[in-house]
Amino acid sequence: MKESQPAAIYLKDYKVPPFLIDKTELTFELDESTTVVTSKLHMRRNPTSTENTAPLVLDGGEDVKLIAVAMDDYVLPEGEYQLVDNQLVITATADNFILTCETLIEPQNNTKLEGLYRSSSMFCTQCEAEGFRHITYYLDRPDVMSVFTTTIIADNEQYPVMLSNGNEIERTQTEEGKTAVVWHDPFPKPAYLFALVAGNLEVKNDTFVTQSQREVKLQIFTEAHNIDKVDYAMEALKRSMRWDEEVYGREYDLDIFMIVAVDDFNMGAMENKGLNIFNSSCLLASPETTTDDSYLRVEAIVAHEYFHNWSGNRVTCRDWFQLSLKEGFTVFRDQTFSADMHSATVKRVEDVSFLKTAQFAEDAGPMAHPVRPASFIEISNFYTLTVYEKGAEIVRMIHTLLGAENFRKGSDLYFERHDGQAVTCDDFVAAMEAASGVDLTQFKRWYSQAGTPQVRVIGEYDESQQSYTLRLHQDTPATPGQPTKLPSHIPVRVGLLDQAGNPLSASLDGQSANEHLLELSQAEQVFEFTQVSSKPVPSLLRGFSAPVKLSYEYSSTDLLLLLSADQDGFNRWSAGQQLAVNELSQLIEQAVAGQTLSLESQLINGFNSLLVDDSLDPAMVALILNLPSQAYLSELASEIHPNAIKQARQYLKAQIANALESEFAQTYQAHRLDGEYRPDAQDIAHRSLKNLALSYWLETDSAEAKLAVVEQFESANNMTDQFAALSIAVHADHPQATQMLDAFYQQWQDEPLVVNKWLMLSAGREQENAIDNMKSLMEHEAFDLKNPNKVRSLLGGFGQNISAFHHVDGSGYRFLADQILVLDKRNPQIASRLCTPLTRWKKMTPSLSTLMKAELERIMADQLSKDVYEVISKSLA
Ligand code: 0A1
Ligand code: ZN
Repeated sequence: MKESQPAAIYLKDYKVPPFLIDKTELTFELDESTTVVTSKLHMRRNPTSTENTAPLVLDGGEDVKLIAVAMDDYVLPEGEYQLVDNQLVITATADNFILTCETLIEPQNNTKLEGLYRSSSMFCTQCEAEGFRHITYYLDRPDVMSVFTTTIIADNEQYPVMLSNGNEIERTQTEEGKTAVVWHDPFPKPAYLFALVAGNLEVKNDTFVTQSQREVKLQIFTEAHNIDKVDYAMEALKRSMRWDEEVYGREYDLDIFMIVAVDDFNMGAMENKGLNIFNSSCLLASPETTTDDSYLRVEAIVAHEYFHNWSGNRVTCRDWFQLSLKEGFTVFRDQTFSADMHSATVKRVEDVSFLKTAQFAEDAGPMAHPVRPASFIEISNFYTLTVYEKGAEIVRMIHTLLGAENFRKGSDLYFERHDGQAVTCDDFVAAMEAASGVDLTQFKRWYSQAGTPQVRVIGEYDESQQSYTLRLHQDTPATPGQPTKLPSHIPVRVGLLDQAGNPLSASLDGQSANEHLLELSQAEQVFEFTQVSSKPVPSLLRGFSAPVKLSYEYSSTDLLLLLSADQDGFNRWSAGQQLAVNELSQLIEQAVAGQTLSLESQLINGFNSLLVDDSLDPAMVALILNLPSQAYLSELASEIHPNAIKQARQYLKAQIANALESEFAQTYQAHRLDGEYRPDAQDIAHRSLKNLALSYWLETDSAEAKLAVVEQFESANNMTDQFAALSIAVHADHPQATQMLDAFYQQWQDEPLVVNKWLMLSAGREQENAIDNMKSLMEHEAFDLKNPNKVRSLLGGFGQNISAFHHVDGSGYRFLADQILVLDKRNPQIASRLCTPLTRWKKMTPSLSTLMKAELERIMADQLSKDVYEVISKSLA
């Protein structure tokens, strides 16, 4: 264990920076061995700071070597500055001065992928959240915004492409025969948005004409072998630029917008001003190598990073506690964009399903934190589902409470008030309030309270009065550091159906309508509907109008009615899920008790009518027929029995498959497409239903289905169908699964992104000796511990391998813990994310819980990074 444990920092301790940096001039002399960075910072004391005698404290890193530091032209001798805990401290400063720093760094040895590092043959950067301090000493905090001019000096043969933020303003040859390129970004920005790229790259060029008729140059750069896979991203970029103009009135502001794909990247992508850097897995797409899901992800992430230009860059965060200011809002923006590009209901179901599975689990675990955390040890650990997805739900609720028109007024006011500033979540809400007149005082608890509110609903119909009462009760469970909670302001969209499934109009507060928005703000509240002509079935929380766990005692008949007839497409899906959850819960109980599973599924009839109804969107049918995942059922469980959940799902799926065998076979045939692959909503919908039908059909043990799987695998003209066939075969233990996996690798061994899918599937394959299989995969030529995508594929896939990961002898947990310890020495961010499955130990059934805890304790005993230390220590607390 460490001698001194890393300390937490607190939101309540925030102080404005004592110094500001008006201009930042950087020079990089890039070299294979040592890179020299010279910075000239035009600094002054901050007039709004009360600390007017405070020393100048600049952030650095253990990997930054200081060569010289000067104030104006005075080179500071050693006694006139100090290096303490990676910070450079200078006590005597003027009110206005230029600080010059020369530092040495070694990007080629940077394994953490923070700051300047190498990926394949290029140099690239990642500076969010606190990466810039690994480049040079700086005021590395988002409320210090500066105008950057960057000079890159490098060998022109090796690095013909040299990029940074803003516009290229100069290109010259140095006396040593190198090329020097100067970039200038006129928009003040915090250091986390700085970027630099140098390499031998190909480019795809395009243009976009903005609403005010300015022509913007668009460029996407990749290594030569990938340049044929950027067309889809380019089109997605242009769609995003247009959408942001139309929906938010936001126009792009520089004359050039660049995106670069890199293979080694800790996250998905980064919104650096004018120079986005993408994990190649989130940018490249081609029909043969990319699945539908990945196409949609590329589009969403391109949009997300582009949207940050306003929500994040022009208006940025005051401090990292406010991360959701930019992330929650930007996720909401990209979700709405994708909904507009494709099917809104499908998109909503996918987003909510993810939220309820993964974010709800986070909110119920040891790392639970408010959307605006009050403290952290390592900010990298707070790029979470809570900050991103729950943060987006908060913005969505504001949209619901204000209405589209007022919301747009609010966003206009927010951008107008705060352009060029670093602000807080409170500032965002204040703009929304000012523009709409809606009071969001209580609503703001969503930012400060962790945990998922639970809403219990009871409905009562009074026939004689023709009235219907809904009684809503809310409470939020305790979370670490927050034992008690106050009531939240929860928008609940409600509609009523009659017993035949028709919409039932009702009057609430004198308003007669088919749908109402209830605002639940007290612990318990009663809503009284009148003029209700018959006994209703309530359709509650339509569109998932708030991120809460809602419970209502529905009968199976009610749920089947909602499934077949609700006007709200989202709630049809939700009813189907609830029915399936109810049945699966019974089966899980039987499995836990060691009984033979038995159940007459009510889903069969409901599913049957969906399968034969041609008027429905096939994508929605596929979503409804997709049984609740292992992960979602684990989230719902009070005690997790992984094998019982797996058994229950298999039993139910087989029962449905056998009962509807011919329907699945027919559906499979009916939704096959000929012709060229297109990643549009319609074709994606057909493929998703066809492949879902295939997976059920194969459960029946039909020889025809087995043939169909192989046939699809061999003849598919796109990765969606080929990979679907392969994963169906692997998960159903098809007799040819091994051959297919081998053939797939042979076919795609030169396409790293496809190989990653193969790694994931191979690691997830349930078989004897799974750990030995993992060990040989780690030795396989396809694997590389240095590449985050490969690590995520392999170890992420292993987490899905129920029998191996949750093996009763603890070997699965031990294997993961071993990898975490190895990775923590190289790349703490990646190591820290891999800890997530182990943090759920308290919810596991006791025998597994003890084994998980033992591994957490073993990790804790090692010398750890701040990242892993924070997650493990909080998990054990
Ligand atoms: N702001 C980026 C996410 C991001 C965060 C940290 C990174 O490096 C550790 C990289 C990217 C986004 O929201 O897309
Ligand atoms: Zn983002």
